[in-house]
Amino acid sequence: MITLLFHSEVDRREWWDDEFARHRGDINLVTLADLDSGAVAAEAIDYALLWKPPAGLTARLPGLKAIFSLGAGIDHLLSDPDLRRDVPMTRVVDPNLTARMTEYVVLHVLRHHRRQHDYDALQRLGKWRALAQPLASERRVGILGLGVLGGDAARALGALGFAVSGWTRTAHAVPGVEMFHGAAGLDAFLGACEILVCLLPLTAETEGIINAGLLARLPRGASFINAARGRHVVDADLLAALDTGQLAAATLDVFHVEPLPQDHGFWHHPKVTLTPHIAAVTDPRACVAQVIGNIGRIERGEAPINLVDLRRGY
Ligand code: NDP
Ligand code: OXD
Repeated sequence: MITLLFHSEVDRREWWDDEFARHRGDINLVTLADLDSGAVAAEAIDYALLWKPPAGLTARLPGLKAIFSLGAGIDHLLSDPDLRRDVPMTRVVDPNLTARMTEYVVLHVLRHHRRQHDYDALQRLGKWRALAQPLASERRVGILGLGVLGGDAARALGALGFAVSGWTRTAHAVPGVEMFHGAAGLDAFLGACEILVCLLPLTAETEGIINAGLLARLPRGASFINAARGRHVVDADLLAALDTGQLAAATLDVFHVEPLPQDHGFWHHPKVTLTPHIAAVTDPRACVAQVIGNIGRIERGEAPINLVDLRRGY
């Protein structure tokens, strides 16, 4: 029997139990409550499938063979100073999750491109007025982070005719996308972006990257979409850019604190559209299939797939 510790405060445990049972009856899913009550010994845990676990959890598990992130991001694990870094860590890579993110990005890029925020405001005023509308080919969308998710969104936006740019850490050539990389490439990338999309992982280099200095380098009246992590953004700087008109509008899916506190200025800001971290939710079916596959690989002495580079931080 293999013992898998499952922890997530936002996922229903039953879905995961059923899904594991359907595929591999020899995996015993246990929770933190089982551990804390002594019903399961810490030494018995072989693997951990985690979303935002409490700090210090993995350090309590001496028999751990791998850590599986329940999401595509791993910042919720790396933020633990006592994380077990001596065992492999994997993240979710799933074509359906990628497709959901692309839907989200395309939906909100189109809303900004077609000036839906302006039409919403005009409707509230009871005004019938047509606004100037550039072609998609005249609109440059810039994506920060052109990995699994940003790369797919770039392809979909390109297929709709948008002029697409991408910014990455290392140099890449991507057909149909104007590519920039590193600190040296950021100014030229930002200077043309009328719609900026953030799909970066949260690392020491990218935390707070969306700040007053960066926003000032966008063309005046640009729009911003954040579907990555709240901590990429300095909230006060974003609100100030919206208030001065430097930014026309923002769509935000992720926040420093989730759920977003009721007194946060984003909630009722007329230029902000917000969603509750739903851009691309992990599907238990895909995640369980990946975890089961990786447990099999590790038990056979093979390397797991979708391995995270802990030194790089994503
Ligand atoms: P990947 O690891 O596949 O891609 C990351 C991209 O970011 C790469 O292109 C990488 O560059 C680039 N990057 C990393 N660090 C830097 C840096 N310092 N400067 C410039 N570029 C950098 O990640 P995914 O596409 O799978 O996911 C991205 C993020 O999306 C996740 O980390 C997660 O936080 C978020 N997410 C949000 C969801 C939601 O529902 N809101 C759902 C799923 C994920 P390079 O190519 O050179 O390595
Ligand atoms: C993820 C997320 O990282 O849901 O998968 O944010």
